Amino acid sequence: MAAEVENEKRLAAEAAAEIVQNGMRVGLGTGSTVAYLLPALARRRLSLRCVATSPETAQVAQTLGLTIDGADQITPEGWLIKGGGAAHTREKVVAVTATQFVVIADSTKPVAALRAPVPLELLSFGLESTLRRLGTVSLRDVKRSPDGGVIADFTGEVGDPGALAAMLEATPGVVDHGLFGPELVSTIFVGRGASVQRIDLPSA
Ligand code: A5P
Repeated sequence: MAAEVENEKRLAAEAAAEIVQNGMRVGLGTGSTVAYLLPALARRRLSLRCVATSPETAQVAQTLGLTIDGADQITPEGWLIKGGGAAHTREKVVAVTATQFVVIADSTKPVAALRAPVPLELLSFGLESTLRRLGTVSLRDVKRSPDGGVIADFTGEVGDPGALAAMLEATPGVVDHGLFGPELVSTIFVGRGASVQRIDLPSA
């Protein structure tokens, strides 16, 4: 099972590497699926400018042709939960900077509906008050984000992801959250056994 999931991650990453074109500025996300992208891109011997969401990267290019990243959950409508690795705030900045945002995933990631936990990044200033207002939140036992934010998870009902995203965005002290709307996503590659399912969203 674990070997099959790893193979699906690799196949999805290789499919995404095929749509990268010479000379592109490419945003690279984080995670175990994106790890398969780098060798796949290297094999193509393209000339690329890459920007990563890793803590070491302070600079995001003004424009990116394409960003490729993993996801923790993916709905049929193209809603995502990201941030299992706590990098969701920077990942969203890199995703919106790109003309095309491509998601790569194994077959354990598609879900009928999103469910908690929804990763959060919170300001440390006023943290107690923010936690009280959010209600159902647990602090994650990880180090702060590279931007000093406290990493937590919303653990309540997700329900309508658009409504939850709006509520989180309207809550002072929330830096960002791991809900990514379908309008951000162009294409999703899901490894399924020995093949790859490609889903093109209307924003593609
Ligand atoms: C990192 O913060 C996340 O958003 C990852 O992109 C997401 O957790 C997917 O990671 P895997 O590819 O390791 O499952």
